[in-house]
Amino acid sequence: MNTLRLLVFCMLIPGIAKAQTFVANYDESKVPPYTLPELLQGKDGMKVASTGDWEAFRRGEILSDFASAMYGKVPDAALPWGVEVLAESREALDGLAMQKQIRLVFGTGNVPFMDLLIYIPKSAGAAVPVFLGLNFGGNHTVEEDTAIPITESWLQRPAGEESRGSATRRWPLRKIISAGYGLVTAYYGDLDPDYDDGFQNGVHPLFFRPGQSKPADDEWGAIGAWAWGLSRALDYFEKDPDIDAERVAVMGHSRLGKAALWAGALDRRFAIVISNNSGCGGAALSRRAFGETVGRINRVFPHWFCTNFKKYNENEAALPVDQHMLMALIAPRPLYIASATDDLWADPKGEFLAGLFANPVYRLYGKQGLPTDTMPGPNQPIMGTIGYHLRQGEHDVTDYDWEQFIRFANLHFGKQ
Ligand code: GTR
Repeated sequence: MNTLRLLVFCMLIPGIAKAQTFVANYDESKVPPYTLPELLQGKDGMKVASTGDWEAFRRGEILSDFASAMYGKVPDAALPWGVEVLAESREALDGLAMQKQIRLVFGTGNVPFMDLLIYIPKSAGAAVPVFLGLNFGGNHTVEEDTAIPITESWLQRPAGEESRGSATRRWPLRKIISAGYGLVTAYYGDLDPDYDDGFQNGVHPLFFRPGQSKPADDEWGAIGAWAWGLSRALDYFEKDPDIDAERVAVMGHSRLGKAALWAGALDRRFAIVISNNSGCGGAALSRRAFGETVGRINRVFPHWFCTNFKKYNENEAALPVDQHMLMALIAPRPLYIASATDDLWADPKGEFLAGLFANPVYRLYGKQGLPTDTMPGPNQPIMGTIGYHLRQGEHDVTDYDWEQFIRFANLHFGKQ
């Protein structure tokens, strides 16, 4: 295609034109001036002066704005679901851990399910605290173990035996288990395959009302479905005597970090929330428009958020919320935000600031929040009720990140 024809083609399809012409801003001096929506003032102008006020009206207003303008409302209707034990072993990880594979089945017949891969330290005498996180490639990628079946759910790239254990680097099981924690993971594609199919697969159709064929403009997208699944895992934990359901740290990387944050905001049973490189639509302030922006994310991943969120493409200032308010919804629970130096697309500074600007709500609860207003340099973690680090390196989850998550959990779960 010659240049002129390409130009005409792009003008005819504005979405493509914008996606192709998008140039991310990485220049701090070009961040637009912005004013963040007030955390401690209700829509009717009423000031929030106490946790009582926050709980009575302001928290609910903010949660409902995030639901209708951004992630979409997640159905609260209870769905009958069953538990199937797929496999159990007392000799996983060279005898360090017990392994259980549990299928949560959402309904009857040929319905979506979610397979939990559970590791519990064998030395544990009682129910253990766990890290819970969704994975990108299937449970079989988390550990090289033929007892874990290759997922049959949708995959971004078809994968076979060679993908077994391909994500072990991101899930340092031995480190987690040796620190006295369990790890539970599940494949995000079990809950909703990550492509734009008009929500015909995954868990969305289970909740369609009679005659409904897709979520309404203010109803959940894929991130909402992934967050919903995290809560179903927690429902299961409440029935599993090996797991301390009151000490669950929900963790996610990148798009799954967005889902972990939204799950933590919606479901206050999550005791700790950890975001790793979650960026735009996760921990990063939208109004900074640094790196990935609302318009860009909505055009490339139209299925992640609700339809209403598209109203804010190149129009962040009109958003009723910004991401410091999502962080505040997690208060007073411990929240950890991890960024990486070379992950400018996710706007590390915007992630730090969202944590910092959530402090007023943590302070209402008498908690410290983020204990500094100066962004720390690389590899200098800070840990208050909100923790933050900027890892040296690229967009990823590394041993370094996990070491900080474990230290943070130790601090808040009262382990040394
Ligand atoms: C990128 C996307 C980010 C981030 C990332 C990921 O393409 O722009 O928002 O979520 O994917 O999930 O790996």
